[in-house]
Amino acid sequence: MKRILTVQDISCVGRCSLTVALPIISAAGVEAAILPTAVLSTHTQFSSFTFCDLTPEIEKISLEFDKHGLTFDAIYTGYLGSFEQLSLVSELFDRNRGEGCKIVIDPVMADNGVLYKGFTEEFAGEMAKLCTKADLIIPNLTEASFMLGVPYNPNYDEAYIRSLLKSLCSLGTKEAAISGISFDKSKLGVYSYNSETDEYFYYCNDYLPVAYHGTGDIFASSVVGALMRGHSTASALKCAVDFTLECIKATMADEDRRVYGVNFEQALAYYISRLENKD
Ligand code: PXL
Repeated sequence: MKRILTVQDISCVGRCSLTVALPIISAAGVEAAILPTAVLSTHTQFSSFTFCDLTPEIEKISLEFDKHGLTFDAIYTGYLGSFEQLSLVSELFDRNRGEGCKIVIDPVMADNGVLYKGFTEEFAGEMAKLCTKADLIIPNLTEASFMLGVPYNPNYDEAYIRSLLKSLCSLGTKEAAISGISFDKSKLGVYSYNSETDEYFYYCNDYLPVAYHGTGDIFASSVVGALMRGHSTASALKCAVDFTLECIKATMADEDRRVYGVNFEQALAYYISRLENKD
């Protein structure tokens, strides 16, 4: 069985980061090892929350993994909250990656043209440096723009997205995928570029006129699960688009839905069967 290490925070309530990554990667039939970077009562979109910083644990845990010869088939990072965490994770990549390990970075820090609480343009620049070590990065359009230091432009065309993807790969990552891309009001999907083969890929499914927090984490986790199940990047991205849509549909159908997070639990059975299709 493949084993991945995912490095991100635990938001106790809020259905994001580790509370999403763990169940989704486990559902894919892949061992999910974790390195929690912080414990928060909820994610930071709530008006108040507790925050216990676990930064001092990162290097200690990474060194122990190394001491026990523990390596990973993939290392997947999500929300990282400080410059120090970026630098420790960069060292962790070098120390714990092992032969053939795929590094997947979701540079969680912004959406809809704005940075999340606590993030700065300087941080986005440092995140871009971490991305030089990745095999695949999965930003949304806002995160891609901040990392490249270009204005957020929601009125894009296909040529613009392709140029962003090329610029992202020139940072050093082999592949980049921008989530939440739409060229038709009724569709939403992902656009990717592989700098080794010089190939672009676009896949979309239906757009539903709602916005729930946490879909980015669901998307990235389901990409990682599919990759570890032997999907190509293109096929993993397709699985993730379809699964995220199912999660949104389940949430919309729930009269008791929360204002935060999506009902991904109700779509896990769909994800498991969707993984059988590797086209
Ligand atoms: O969903 C991304 C995320 C993860 N972790 C924390 C967050 C957010 C987004 O706001 O605040 C703590």
